[in-house]
Amino acid sequence: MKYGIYYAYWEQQWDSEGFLKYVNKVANLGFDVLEINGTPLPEYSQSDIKGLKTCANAAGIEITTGYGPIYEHDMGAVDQSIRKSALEWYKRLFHVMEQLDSRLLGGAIYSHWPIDYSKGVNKEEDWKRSVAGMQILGPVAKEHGITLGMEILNRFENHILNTADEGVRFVKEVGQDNVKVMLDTFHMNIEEDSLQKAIHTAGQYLGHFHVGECNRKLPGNGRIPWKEIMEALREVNYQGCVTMEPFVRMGGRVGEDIKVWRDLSNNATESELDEAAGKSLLYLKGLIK
Ligand SMILES: [Mn+2]
Repeated sequence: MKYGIYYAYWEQQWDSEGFLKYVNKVANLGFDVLEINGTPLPEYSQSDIKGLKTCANAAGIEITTGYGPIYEHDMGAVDQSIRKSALEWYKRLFHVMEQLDSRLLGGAIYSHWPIDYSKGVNKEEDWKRSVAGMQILGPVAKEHGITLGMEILNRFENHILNTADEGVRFVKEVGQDNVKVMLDTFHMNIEEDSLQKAIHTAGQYLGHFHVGECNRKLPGNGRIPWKEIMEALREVNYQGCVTMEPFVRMGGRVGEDIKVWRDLSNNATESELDEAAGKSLLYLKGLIK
């Protein structure tokens, strides 16, 4: 099992082009993987790509990519022209990801994020179009050696996939071996009867795993049963990455989109955030020694 952390723990904007500065930081904290955001990648220059790749190689850091697709990038959109332009955008993203040796894209890749429920949704029809969209996107990703993680979200953020059970049914319908289920303890806490059972349900289909407390603090600072979770991951022989996705500070688009309306960091400085992340990592690793 590898351990990662999402750069946005330290950031307030999604389109940060400053991923580079987090490579050595997370390596020094003991992580194996830095998760970055896909948003700016299609516009990366060759020198941007080379800079990040060289730095990651030197630090021994693997890069994974997370993405909350905007409406214009919804592969299951009602409007066919949106599905078409979304595919073109993903092709450009995959091209850059491959050069960064970033082999996993996780998030609501089957839909867009967050859903605007004021417009109304039709789960059954949206599900079908999303499956069809992933049947198109999956093989394209595979050409670049990329696995797609279908992140299961809570009901307030998406309507198509809310549970591990739905996720498994969805990826079975898609029927591509690089289209996998992705779980996140923050969302599981809201939707699953049992966190361990959800991991067992996902089983061999589990491709990526996000961790965070119920309020998105770092693991070990709340009431999620981490020992049970880490044991369940071991029981299903999960070989992927356990990636922390903490959000503890207000402000910017990150704070707004994640709905962080109070400071959960205890007014932490950057070095205090670093220290807390390192401590959380040691805590998780210590649970399954
Ligand atoms: Mn997540």
